[in-house]
Order: sequence, then structure tokens, then C-alpha cells
Amino acid sequence: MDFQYLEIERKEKLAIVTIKRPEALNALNEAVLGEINSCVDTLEAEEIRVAIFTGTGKAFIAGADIASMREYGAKEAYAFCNFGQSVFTKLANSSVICIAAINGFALGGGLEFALSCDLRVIAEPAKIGLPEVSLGIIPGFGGTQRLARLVGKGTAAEVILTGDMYSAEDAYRMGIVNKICKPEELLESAEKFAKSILAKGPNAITRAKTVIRKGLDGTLEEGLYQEKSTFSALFGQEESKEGLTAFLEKRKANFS
Ligand code: CO8
Repeated sequence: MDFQYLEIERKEKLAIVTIKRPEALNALNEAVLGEINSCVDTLEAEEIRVAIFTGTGKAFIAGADIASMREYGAKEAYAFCNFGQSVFTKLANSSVICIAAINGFALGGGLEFALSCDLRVIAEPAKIGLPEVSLGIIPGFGGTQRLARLVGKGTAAEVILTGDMYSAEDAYRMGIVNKICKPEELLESAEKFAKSILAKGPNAITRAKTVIRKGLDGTLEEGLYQEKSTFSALFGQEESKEGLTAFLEKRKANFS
């Protein structure tokens, strides 16, 4: 499939997806969101295991497209919000492990995109925030829920209620990102995570992702049940046989 706003570079089971709408700091309009939606389907169909998402120019994504939203009434806003939430939920639920490589501004819908990914790496000059309240609106692509689940209610309330922008250092200190690095090392840092994940059991990785996510959506008891049933289901499979045997034979597991 051809994309106008996305460029996909494939390296075997790893894909690097660059969002390219620099004239609007990669802001998310319906077309860009639609391409991200199709991109997730494409990556899954190609059995890509890890995807790194980054932005072109000085932004990762500077939010939802303010120019498109200005004319919205409640009905149009609901539809756009609904679409954005469904795209980001697809990403969060995908079998592909998603890493946000935050190269520049990740604001509003841009941070919400990063929060839907499994891991986040940020370059030192980048800035993050949920500035929606400055526009008289609130985050609408999952930010109120995913940020609070990631860093707790207090920090989420600070970010959402002040609408302030934070440095990469602040984002790391708050636990919003996993790693901070120099700009020239951003992709390398993200690829380091990717390589580590790619070397592990593919089934174990996707099942672990699902259990983490589902556990956060329910009670501790439900989460522990999910863990128990998934843990046991992985036994007796080729993958776990290879992993367990390789350890005992003092060799690297070969999961291919
Ligand atoms: N939407 C549309 N265009 C944008 C956006 C955006 N979010 N951000 C930047 N642009 C455009 C600018 O208008 C400008 O265009 P032009 O050159 O034609 O004037 C171009 O990108 C470059 O931007 P700046 O000149 O402003 O660049 P600066 O370096 O001076 O500033 C900033 C960079 C600080 C990132 C600044 O552009 C900014 O504050 N942008 C807006 C950030 C923001 O408020 N984001 C949140 C948007 S709301 C949102 O994401 C809600 C998500 C949920 C939606 C639910 C649906 C109903």
C-alpha cells in the first residue's frame, strides 16, 4: 500500500515508520490517522514484530490538526475523537510491539500516540505535553486514561490540568518515557530495545504484551488469572521447549 504521510523502512521483522507532514509539524488530520490505521494492518499482515515510530523535522507529532478541528461542532468532534481512539487502541492492542522514538514536539494527540506505544525513547531537545486545556478542550485520543495508567493520577493530573510543556528530562523523571538520549542516538536507542525484543520468543512477547494491557484494564485478581492462564498455555510449545532447552544446553535460543 502507498502512503502519502508515512514512510516505512523494513529491516526483516523490524519496521521504522516515519510520519511525514512537516508543514504542519506532523499534526494528525483524518488522512494521517487513516494512514496510521492502515499501517498497523500492513505491519501485522507482514508479520513485522517490532515497529519504531518517529517524526520528520522538528516534531514527533504536534497534536491533532487544530485547523481541521476549529470548525467542528460536538457531532464532528465526537466522530474524530472516536476515530482517533480506535486507531490508537488498534496500535495498543496490536501484536506488533510499538516503540515511539520521540524526536521533537510530542504534544496533545502526538503524546497520546506515544502513550499507545509499548515503549518510548526521547531525544534530549524534544518536548512533550498535553496542551489541550490551553485550547479550551481536553485530551481526546486516550490521554486522560493512558497517562494516568502509566504514571498515576497525580502526575497525569499535573500534565493535563496545567497543559504545560515538559523537557525530555522531565518526561524521563516522571516515568513517561523509558529512555532519554542524544538526538543523533535516538534511532539507535530505539533499535537497541527492538533488537532485545526480537531475540526473544515471539509468542511469549505478544502474549506478555496482552497480559500487561488486560491486567491494567481489570482487577488484580483478573490480571493474575490472565497471567496464570497465559503462562501455562505457553508450556509444551516449540518456543518454550527451545527456550528452556537452550538455557540448559548453555546456548542461545533460536526462536526462528
Ligand atoms: N495542528 C495544525 N497545525 C499545526 C499544529 C497542529 N497541532 N501544530 C503546528 N502546526 C503548524 C503551525 O500552524 C505552523 O503552520 P504555518 O507555518 O502554516 O503557520 C507550522 O505547523 C509550524 O508551527 P509553528 O510556526 O507554530 O512552530 P513553532 O516552532 O513556533 O512552535 C509548537 C511549535 C510549540 C509545537 C507550536 O506549533 C504549537 O504550539 N502547536 C500546537 C500544539 C498543540 O496545541 N497541540 C495539541 C492539539 S489538540 C490535540 O492534539 C487534541 C487531541 C484529541 C483530539 C480529539 C478530537 C476531537
